[in-house]
Amino acid sequence: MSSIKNSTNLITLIENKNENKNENKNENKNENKNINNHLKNGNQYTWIQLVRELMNGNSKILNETILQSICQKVKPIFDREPNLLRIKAPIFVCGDIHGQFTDLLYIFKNIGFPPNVNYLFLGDYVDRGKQSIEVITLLFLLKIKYPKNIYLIRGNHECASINKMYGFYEECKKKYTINIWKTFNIVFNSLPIACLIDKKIFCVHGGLSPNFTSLHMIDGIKRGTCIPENGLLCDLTWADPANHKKKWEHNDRGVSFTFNSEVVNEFTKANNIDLIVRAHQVVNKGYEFHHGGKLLTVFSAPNYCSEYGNNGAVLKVESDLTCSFVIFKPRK
Ligand SMILES: [Mn+2]
Repeated sequence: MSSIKNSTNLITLIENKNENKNENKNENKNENKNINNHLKNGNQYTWIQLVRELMNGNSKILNETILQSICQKVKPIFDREPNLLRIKAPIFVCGDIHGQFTDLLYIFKNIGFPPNVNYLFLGDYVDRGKQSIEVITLLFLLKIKYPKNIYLIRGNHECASINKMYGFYEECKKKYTINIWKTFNIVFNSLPIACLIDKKIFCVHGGLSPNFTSLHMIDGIKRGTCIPENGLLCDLTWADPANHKKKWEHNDRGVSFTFNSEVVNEFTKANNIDLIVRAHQVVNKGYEFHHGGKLLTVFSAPNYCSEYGNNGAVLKVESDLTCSFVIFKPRK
């Protein structure tokens, strides 16, 4: 019983509203109980204890066994999801977080916490920032408990060959062992690839791909591997919009391509889509429209790498698909 009570406390602690909501739902009670038992099995902590300690900055509670167990529990949830998620608004859409754990907490504390609010994250959870492990662990814990209230798709940094070089590997090695880095990457290989909100808003980490004409092509991608150096999965996680005459140009990143507004117009028309939402590039305001408003970049890590001075933004999509933004200014 105590675990159920604790769970309600968490919602109260962060959200300060709907505090009695879960208490009244037997369905949720049972669900909470099951998951708490699950996580406790072999560990000394319940789900709520882990989340609370993590959010209070006490990440030392997370030993390697616990992290392994969280990865083990979350992977089958991702495996059951299709390559292209199909979800409904209202939902908040977040771009890159890149290990900026304090900023992630700030987003949850300001906007709300699952299951009261639904989220889609567009990838790049790890690397660059100092707390990639905390970021990905909190997101995985939320996914385990509220799989229909939080969705995570794959960014180009959710790949061992990239996050070996840009911070995550070193963080794992310093705080734990290389083993946990390997396990996290096995889970990353299982992440869904893109998301369609109410059939009208297509969400992906990077962008489009030269031979990508129909959304159904995403269903054919084989998951469970690293992101290849070219092809559809590569472009979806790596490509960028640009203004050039040719439809496609090589990308200065050295991977994938850039695409112009003609590409966006053709794709949105062919697939009956209103908007493409992607992340992947730091933008000053935290969000930026391109290509006549048909493509949107959302970036959610304010003052990226402690040097850009950019705002972070989170896209709010209402039930009628009205879009607005929650802006997070760099904090002193
Ligand atoms: Mn990226």
